[in-house]
Amino acid sequence: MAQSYYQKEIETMPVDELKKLQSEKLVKQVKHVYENVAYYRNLMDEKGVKPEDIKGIEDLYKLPFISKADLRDAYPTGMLAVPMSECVRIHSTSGTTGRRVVAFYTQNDIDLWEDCCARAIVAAGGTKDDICQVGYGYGLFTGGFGLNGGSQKVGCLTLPMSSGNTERQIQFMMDLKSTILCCTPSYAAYLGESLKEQGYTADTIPLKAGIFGAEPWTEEMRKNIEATLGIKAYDIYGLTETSGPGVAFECCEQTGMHINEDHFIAEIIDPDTGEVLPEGEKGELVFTALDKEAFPLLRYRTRDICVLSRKKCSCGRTLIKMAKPMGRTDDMLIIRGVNVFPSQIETVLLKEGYEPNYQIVVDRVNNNDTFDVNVEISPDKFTDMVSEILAMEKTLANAMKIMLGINPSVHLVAPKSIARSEGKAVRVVDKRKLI
Ligand code: DLL
Repeated sequence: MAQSYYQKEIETMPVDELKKLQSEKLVKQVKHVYENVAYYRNLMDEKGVKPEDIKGIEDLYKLPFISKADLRDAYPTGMLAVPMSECVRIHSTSGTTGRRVVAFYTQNDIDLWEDCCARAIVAAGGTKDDICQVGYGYGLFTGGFGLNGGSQKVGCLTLPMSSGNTERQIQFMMDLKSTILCCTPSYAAYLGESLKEQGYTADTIPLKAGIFGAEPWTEEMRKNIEATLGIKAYDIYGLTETSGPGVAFECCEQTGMHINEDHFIAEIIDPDTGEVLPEGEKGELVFTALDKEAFPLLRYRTRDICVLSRKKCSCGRTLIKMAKPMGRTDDMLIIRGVNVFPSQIETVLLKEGYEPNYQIVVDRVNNNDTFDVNVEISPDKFTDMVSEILAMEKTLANAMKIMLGINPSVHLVAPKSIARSEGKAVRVVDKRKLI
């Protein structure tokens, strides 16, 4: 397929020019952050780094790292680098009220983010003649609004479907003849199965491409989705902290995702020592955002394990590529596209008066994530009345739904019945084999 670009000059810029551009932007951005965000200023002061020490990307290593814990510490506005009156939107990760990460956007931040998503859509073959069905969630989650904005920038007719409501998704897809589908890969697979059940075959489905991300997915899953929907399926990566989807996207070569390097510098570090690793080595992915005004990020540790490669790409883009994330350095799970930390379950249990003896069991059945939480009941809570047990399970499930935004099936089990390995409880059993 001949490649088109959304912003050709940048996407195909010679690498030395790209690095020069990054250097110029970095110097300005560090100054902006140091002057406007007390939290960063303190971190830099503690490390003895001043904005004048950063003369280009070769000095990046001098800056302190930022982690999710820092962003939570600064909740809700401690990382804001512009007056609130300059901001036009927020998005947020799931989590408890006090532990959410809230990202703020100026109009310019939104504009550049939508450009990134537009690049992804054009790389997947999107043009103004396409009909783009956005099945990512709209709301605090970044997926829906991000791809919606990108799609409109490309000039596609945009269908803001949001996630779920499969019947309606199918009806609009068929009646309006959607050509591009944007949603999580697990939902794409689920939609595919539902279409098949309704008697649609790959050649009767109008789609030509899909842009799928927000959770890990395998090559095998890609082939399945491509066969059922009759499309080419492209990967897209991003995180709330970096604005949302579109930090990196796949092109026709599909050997990794091009990182939008005019807006983000990517580094791979050893997660234990923080040492920067050479290109091609596996480690933790770290991003520095070069243009973000409201919610800047310098050397943000994503916790995603990844590899970078600057091998020449047949699509003509010079932007460095990241592999599919190969796991996490923390215990975050992504269930039905939602980020879940075991510690959130623990918080709910303690709040509801239970011991933190639990096990999360995640599986994928008919392309849908199942999410079970087994909780050991303590002897003082024990009852042989089934109705009471069911009521307790329901209360716990509701409390977890409020905390996480997705519904688990809670099962109260006998004390000490959860498997322990060398004395340690096994908190997570993930049977999905996604990586
Ligand atoms: O998932 C943003 C997004 C929306 C990306 C739509 C792509 C499409 P968060 O909810 O903050 O943001 O989750 C970010 O999800 O650190 C990765 O662990 C994981 N992730 C995102 N994209 C991919 C992908 C959005 N393509 C976290 N493959 C990240 C694997 C992904 N994991």
